[in-house]
Amino acid sequence: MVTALFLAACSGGNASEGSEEKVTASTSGKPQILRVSIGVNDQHPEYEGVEKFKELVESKTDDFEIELYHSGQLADDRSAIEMLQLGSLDITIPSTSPLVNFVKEFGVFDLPFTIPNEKVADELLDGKFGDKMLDMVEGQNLVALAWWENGFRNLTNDIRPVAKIEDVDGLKIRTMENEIHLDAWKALGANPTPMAFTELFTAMQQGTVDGQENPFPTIELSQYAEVQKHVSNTNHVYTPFIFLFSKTIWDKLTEEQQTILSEAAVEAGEFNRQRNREVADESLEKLKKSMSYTEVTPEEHKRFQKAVKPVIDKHADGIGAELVDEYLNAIEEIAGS
Ligand code: TF8
Repeated sequence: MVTALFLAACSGGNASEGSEEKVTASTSGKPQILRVSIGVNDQHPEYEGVEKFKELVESKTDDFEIELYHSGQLADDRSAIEMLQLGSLDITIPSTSPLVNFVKEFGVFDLPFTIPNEKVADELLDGKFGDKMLDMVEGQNLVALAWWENGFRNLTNDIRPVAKIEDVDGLKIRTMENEIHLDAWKALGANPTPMAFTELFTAMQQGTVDGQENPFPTIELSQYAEVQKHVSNTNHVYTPFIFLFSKTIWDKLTEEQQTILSEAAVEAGEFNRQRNREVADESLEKLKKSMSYTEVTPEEHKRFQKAVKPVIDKHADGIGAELVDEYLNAIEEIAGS
C-alpha cells in the first residue's frame, strides 16, 4: 500500500475513466481505504457526520474509499488515538478529554462551567484559539483537521433526582479517563471512577456505577433509559469532538488529496454540529418521557460552578497557566461581544 501510494503521489494526477470531474492521483485503479472509527453508535449525530464526510470525499475523488466503524467496534477513544499514532487506523473523532492523556493542554476544555453556550463554543473553536489547539497534536504523530461537537454534558443516575449539589453526594459516577473530570465530581461530593465509554452500559446495568454524564443525544440514543432512572440538565461542561488523522498516513498523501480531506472534515463538522443541536432538543423531549427529568435552577448552577472553581485553580498549572488564561479571556471576549 505504501508503494502504491508513493507511485500515486508521483504520478501527478491521472483521471480514471468515467470520472473526469473527480480528482485522482491513483494509478493502481484501486481506491485507498481510509478507516474511520467512532465510539458512539450509528444512530448518533456523529455518525451522520462521518456519513457526510464519506459522501463528500467520495464525490470529489476516486482515490479513497471511506469505511465507517461505530460503537467502538475497532477501539475506544483512547486506543483509537494510539492506533492512529501507529498508522494502523486512519481517522478517529474522539472527545478531547481522553486526548489529554497525550497532550495535556487539551485539559482547558475539561474545566467545568467555562464555555457558557454553543455560540461561544463555535466562535472559540472556529477562531484563533481553536486553530492553535488543532496544531497542538502534531508532536503526537497526529493531524487535527476540524472541530465537531459532542456537546454539553448532563448527569444521569439510577438512585435519585439531582436538583442540587447535595443530591450528588456519594453517587458512583463514571467519568471519562481524565483527572479534571474526576476532581470536579469529587468536589461535588460524588464518588467518581474513570472508564472507557465502551464499558459504560454494562457498568450501569450491573450497578458498578450509579450514574454517568454525557450530552442528551448520547444518553438517549445509547438507550441509557434502560439502566438509568434520573436525568438533570447539569450542563457542567462542553466537550468538543476533534477530527484526527494519522500523521503517518497523512504525510504520504498529495497536497490535493489532503485539501479534499480537510475541507470535507470541516464541512461534515458543520453538518454534525447542526444535527447534534437538533437531535439534542429531540432527545431531551424523548428522555422526559422515558426518565424522570429534573431541571437545575440558574441559582443552583451558580452553586455548582462555585464548588468546582478550586478544580480549575488546581489544574491550571498542569495544563499551562498561560494557556488557561488565554482560553478564559477568549471566552470572556466572545461572550461579552
Ligand atoms: C464519553 C464521551 C464519548 C465519546 C465517544 C465514545 O463519555 O462523551 O461518548 O468520546 O467518542 O466517553
